[in-house]
Amino acid sequence: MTSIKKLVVGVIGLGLVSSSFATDFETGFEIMHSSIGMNKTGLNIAKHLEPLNKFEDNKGNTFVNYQKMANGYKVYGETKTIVFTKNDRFSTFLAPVLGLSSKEVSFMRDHNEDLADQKEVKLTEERAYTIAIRSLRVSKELLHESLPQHLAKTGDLVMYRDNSDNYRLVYNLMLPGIYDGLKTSYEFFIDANTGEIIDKVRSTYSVAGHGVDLTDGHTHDFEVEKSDGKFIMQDKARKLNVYNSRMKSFSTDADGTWDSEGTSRKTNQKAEVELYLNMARVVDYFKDTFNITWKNGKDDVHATAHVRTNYNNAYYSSWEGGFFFGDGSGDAKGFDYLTKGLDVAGHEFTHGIIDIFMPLTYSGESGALNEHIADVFGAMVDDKDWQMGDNITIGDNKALRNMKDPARGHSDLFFEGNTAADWRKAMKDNNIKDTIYPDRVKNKIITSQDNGGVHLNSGIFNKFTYLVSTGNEIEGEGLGRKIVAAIYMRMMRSKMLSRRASFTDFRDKWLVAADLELDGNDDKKALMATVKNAFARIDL
Ligand SMILES: [Ca+2]
Ligand SMILES: [Ca+2]
Ligand SMILES: [Zn+2]
Ligand SMILES: [Zn+2]
Repeated sequence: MTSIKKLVVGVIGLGLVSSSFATDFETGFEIMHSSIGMNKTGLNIAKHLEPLNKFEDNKGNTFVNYQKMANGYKVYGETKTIVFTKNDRFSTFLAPVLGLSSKEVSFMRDHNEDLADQKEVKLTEERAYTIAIRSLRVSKELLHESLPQHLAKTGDLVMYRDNSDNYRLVYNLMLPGIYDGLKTSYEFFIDANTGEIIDKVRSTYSVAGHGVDLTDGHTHDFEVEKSDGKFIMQDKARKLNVYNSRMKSFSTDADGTWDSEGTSRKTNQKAEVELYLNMARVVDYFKDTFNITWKNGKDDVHATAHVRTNYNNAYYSSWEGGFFFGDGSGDAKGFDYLTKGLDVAGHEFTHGIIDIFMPLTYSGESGALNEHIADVFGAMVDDKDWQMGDNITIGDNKALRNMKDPARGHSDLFFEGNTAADWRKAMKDNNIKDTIYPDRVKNKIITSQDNGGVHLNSGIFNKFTYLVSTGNEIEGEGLGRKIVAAIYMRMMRSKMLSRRASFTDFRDKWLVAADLELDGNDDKKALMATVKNAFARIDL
């Protein structure tokens, strides 16, 4: 093992890791080497994995994250987590992350020799920016404003996996833009040789819209502050601020009683009350359940009501650092005040949490997983049902999403290889007004819209969460909401999924997280069987 130690020292010598990291890293290396055997495969692992960070959970297990490398460049959004259990007890469920999966071995084998055709950089960074700006200008998405500090970055050269699973050397750029009238950021991946735009990812995280009247007409007591003779909606203990229409413009009242319905939806104070109450419930849930405070208390939670006019949506913007809620159109074509949905508030807040703990690129499979996890915690905070947006519906309209039955009895309309066009036609032909969603991988919808169907394919995993929590439909013992929520949080805290995680990555890592979470549980065997049955039900 002498040669391996030398390798390790070499990497540490570059100042990439702290000294406390060294032991774990070294252990990790030795385990990886013994698991695949350097001599057997002839692979140079140090060339492909660079240590990033480590995390210890509440059970004494250590997680080490590595960045995948190819041709000396970072592979965009692809990291690897290795788990060292407290007692060095490696259960079978840990196998996918402990050793290297066959996919990872082939990745290394394929990239052991440098990718000769991906070494040359013909394009300058400036030229790459010009290409990206032109693309936004053509589609009128360009915004004449600079990016906020936390999003601004220079164009990095990275290796990027394209849609055909080929790795290409690209410029990774971020530009400000406009989408649906709202500020957003666009991330570009531009081939460093040909200048081709391989991918353009829009980063607004929205709930697709929602809607009934302001809940129950109760009078609730809440904390407010007083400033310049006015009362303002600020809860200093929770670090929660509610704004009116525009972030930084506090919701205020002259006498401290927010009870006016105003002259329009936009001036109805009750929407602000609802938002204040719901965001407080969400903040309390994360604090009480996981001891998580928004940005470790370094920033307040900024929630804005009355965004735009009768807007049928809500969103989280990492750019603006806040949560935004529309008033809904109030008619059957749209939703009631979005602020009324506790699950909507939970969904949006979770997008923020995902962004902080375990960012998932908002397109394709990783985007659907991002949407799914936001729905999961929406249903953990609002734990009386398995529907999203059921408090903001108008009349007989169905809720936005149904985790118990994403396809709402219409699963016969989905088939393998469904495109968005097939799916829309099926909805139209059958006169279905509400959106229906796939509930298994075989029915995944293929589309270039909605960032690759992030709000559609999330249904597949919503079904999984429902099944694994309740167990009933698969005749297994359900894990219950609490354990399931803890498993998701365990995944996020230890960054088990990388930015561009796939559906199968999700399955592999969920099994690992469940195995760790259920450690010491008397029913572990039965519960793990439930997990596997639930995955089988969604074709994983
Ligand atoms: Ca008043
Ligand atoms: Ca709900
Ligand atoms: Zn969302
Ligand atoms: Zn009430």
